[in-house]
Amino acid sequence: MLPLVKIKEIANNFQIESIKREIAIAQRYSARSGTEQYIDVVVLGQFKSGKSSLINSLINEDILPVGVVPVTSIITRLQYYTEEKAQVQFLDGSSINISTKQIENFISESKNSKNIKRVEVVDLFLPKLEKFGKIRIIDTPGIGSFFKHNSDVAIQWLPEIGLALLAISVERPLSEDDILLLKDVKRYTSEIKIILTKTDLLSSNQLKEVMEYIKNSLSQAELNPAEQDLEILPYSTIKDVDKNRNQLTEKVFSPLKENFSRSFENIFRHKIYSIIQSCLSYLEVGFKSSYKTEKERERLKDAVIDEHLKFQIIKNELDIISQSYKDKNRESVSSVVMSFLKENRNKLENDFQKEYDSWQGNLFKVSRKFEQWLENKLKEELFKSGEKAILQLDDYVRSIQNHFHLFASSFAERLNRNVEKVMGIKLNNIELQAEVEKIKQPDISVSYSFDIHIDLLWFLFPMFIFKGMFKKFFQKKIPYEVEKNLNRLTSDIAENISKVIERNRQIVSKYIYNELLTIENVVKSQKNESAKYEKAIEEISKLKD
Ligand SMILES: Nc1nc2c(ncn2[C@@H]2O[C@H](COP(=O)(O)OP(=O)(O)OP(=O)(O)O)[C@@H](O)[C@H]2O)c(=O)[nH]1
Ligand SMILES: [Mg+2]
Repeated sequence: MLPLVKIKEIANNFQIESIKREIAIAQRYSARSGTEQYIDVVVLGQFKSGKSSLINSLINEDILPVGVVPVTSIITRLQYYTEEKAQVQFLDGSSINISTKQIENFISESKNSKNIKRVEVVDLFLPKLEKFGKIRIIDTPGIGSFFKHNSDVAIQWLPEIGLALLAISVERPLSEDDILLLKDVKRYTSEIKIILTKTDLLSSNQLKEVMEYIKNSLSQAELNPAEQDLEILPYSTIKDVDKNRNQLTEKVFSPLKENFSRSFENIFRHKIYSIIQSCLSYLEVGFKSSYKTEKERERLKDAVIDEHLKFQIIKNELDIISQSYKDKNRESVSSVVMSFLKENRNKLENDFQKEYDSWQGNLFKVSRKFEQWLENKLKEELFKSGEKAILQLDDYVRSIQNHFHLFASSFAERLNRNVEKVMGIKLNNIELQAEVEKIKQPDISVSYSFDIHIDLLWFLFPMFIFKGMFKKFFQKKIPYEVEKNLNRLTSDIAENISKVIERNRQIVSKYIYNELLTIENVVKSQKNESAKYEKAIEEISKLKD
């Protein structure tokens, strides 16, 4: 796998910053050898599209946790080994062995909320996977959450995909997120299959319609017209399971296994091909400028990096965009969250009415009881409201991310247009990855608090006389506590959205900075460097075959 060494050397010599990250990733892939030479078949897709269920069904064992709420929160790799075991790798580099029964404690959102346990990946070793050979099956969190916990790790990891199975449920056939994901994945592998899941929910006529719809949408998105490359395989874990399993094995796993080395090689080839294309286009820019005088090169640079592409100006624009979103963030969130005020208040007041009379003991005890009750109720109800609010805010967050992404693509477009106009070269720069990030549900338990103190005087208030009076007293607390905690929920959600905005700003800014730096570096190449560029172009071109 020598080509990478050469590409890396050239990227270093000519300061082609923008492709260095891709090189590092491809290098990791090529470094796999011997026992490490796995092909990763990655199951990707939306929340609850049935990814984990699909894997369970494929290997005919309910080993991965599944559920009606988002479950998988950590990347989980399944592979053959002579004895059954599981290994948890943490972000700090340490690892522990656990039994396969314990994996849920590490990979599920409920048992490892927000990845508090700082897990990087969980490996499952199973003797029954012998028939898959050196194919590793990888379960991922639903997209959205895919980039959530530790976006660096996840992004670094995505390019290591060998073959991608995109699970799309018949309940939500092909969303915008799916299309974005497909476009991303295509850069790293040409081996992609769409698995249409939960087909038992449809009649055979409906299924045909959905398949047709997906095919059309794919060709409209210019992701291969239906008949080619992108095959759609229906799957149900409930109906005709054997048939489905056989078909998936036959179409995906058997060919991979039989042609293992060739597949491994092909996947690698695909990964470096796009890097080579990019590298070449930058070198050509450098080669052309090397024939110019210094004055001309200065002019070229100014023409390519025109007024609109000056980094300082772009940076200011990005700051303004992110600030304007942050400014109206709280208001946008508040209008959604506060719409649940009445509903929550009524619910709590009604439940209180029903339960208070059964509470026994002195004022101190009843107060404790009330606090505990209110805490639990607030947690429960606010969690539900939080979930609903986040769902409603999804479009808002997506529109912000689209704005940043659009900003990056119009930058790249303008840069490419300039390079083509001035130098006559089509730049093959690597597009910014569209990250789809979902807002996190804030932790309700930290949001709650009370302002009740009279209970320490409990001995002054015999409850057989005062119980009714305190009922009114407690009851009055409810609207106040509900509103206060909804306000906190608003702040927490708004803050999480601000973080998403900030991350987007940073990612776009860094991307643009690297692109500009690369172009500047190659345009300012020296006159006597023509031969150097020519040689590099020749060497890199050879690598293409
Ligand atoms: N009817 C039907 N339901 C299915 C099928 N496969 C999965 N489900 C249900 O869909 C829900 C989600 O399944 P999971 O396997 O947890 O989905 P997932 O994509 O792994 O979800 P996350 O890990 O949360 O992203 C569960 O309630 C499953 O029972 C299927 O073939 N038919
Ligand atoms: Mg799952």
